Amino acid sequence: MVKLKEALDSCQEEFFLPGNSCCAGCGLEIALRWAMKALGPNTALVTPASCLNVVIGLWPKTAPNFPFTNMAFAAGAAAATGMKAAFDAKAYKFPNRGWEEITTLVFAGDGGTADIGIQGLSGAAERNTNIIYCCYDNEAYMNTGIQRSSSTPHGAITTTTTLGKDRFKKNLPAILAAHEIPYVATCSISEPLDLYDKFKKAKSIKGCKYIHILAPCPPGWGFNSENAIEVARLAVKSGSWILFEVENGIMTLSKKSKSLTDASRRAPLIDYLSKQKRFSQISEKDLIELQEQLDHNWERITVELSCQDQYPK
Ligand SMILES: Cc1ncc(C[n+]2csc(CCOP(=O)(O)OP(=O)(O)O)c2C)c(N)n1
Ligand code: SF4
Ligand SMILES: [Mg+2]
Repeated sequence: MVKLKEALDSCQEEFFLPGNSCCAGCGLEIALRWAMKALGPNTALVTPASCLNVVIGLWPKTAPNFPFTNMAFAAGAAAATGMKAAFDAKAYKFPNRGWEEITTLVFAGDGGTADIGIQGLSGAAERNTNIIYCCYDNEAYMNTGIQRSSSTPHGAITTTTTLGKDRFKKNLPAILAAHEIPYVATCSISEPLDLYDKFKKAKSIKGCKYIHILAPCPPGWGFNSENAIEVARLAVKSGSWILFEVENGIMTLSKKSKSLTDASRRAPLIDYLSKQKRFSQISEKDLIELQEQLDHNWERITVELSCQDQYPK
């Protein structure tokens, strides 16, 4: 993994500028800053309707210091596909003028990815379109007032799940991995160097890349802004958020999740949940179900890893 000094030295410049209107402690802002440090300014970003559309501010005082396109809620992946095709056409007509070098990136919320945007994303993945699609997952529709999405976890209170969500979180990374694209990865804002490495790797791979980042939201989850990193770290430590990569079908656990196949090494789930008001009224039944789901996710991964060892590709 890249060292902190190396990462900072290689990209001192900030591409998502201060003075934006993100809430203090916003996970999305940290995710985008580090992603852009890895990708650099030769990146064209598409963002469907979300907090990110709003926090960039109004031109000419917008926060992104690189090409940024606001797009309709459902159309992140479709717009990026068209943009990439235009860059390819330019590169064909005007070779060696830099059109080949542009990275096309989608940065979308969980609603824009798991719900309304999934059709366009699935299409881009099936075509293996040469883009990076990143979902920053704050686990609800934050921009419009904390409504549940299919990525909201079981038991969490939102304004549309006032007794706690009855369904479980949709497993987007697994859905994308099932498209057999060359690269799928998960990240947490508590592990910026891991995030940096994964975006660097994604940039170097041709085809459709999918990166899913846990991006806690202080007002939406109900914690103080100074605790954003701690909450994200506890998500990883408790095994609730698993850091991994799937490269050409081969899964590897990332450093902070590697030892957690041993359940005894995981922090108690309640340590993570108790930091957030959205779980303040979670019932014993929901808590047990959430723990069972967590254990089940780990079992699935353990089986996947042992199958890979027994039947290498
Ligand atoms: C077709 C359509 N329906 C609804 C909206 C209203 N809308 C704008 S942003 C948003 C929620 C976005 O949620 P998510 O993708 O999770 O991003 P976040 O706000 O959490 O950053 C909604 C419902 C819209 N812009 N377009
Ligand atoms: S509501 Fe949440 S996701 Fe939106 S800007 Fe504030 S902290 Fe970030
Ligand atoms: Mg969201």
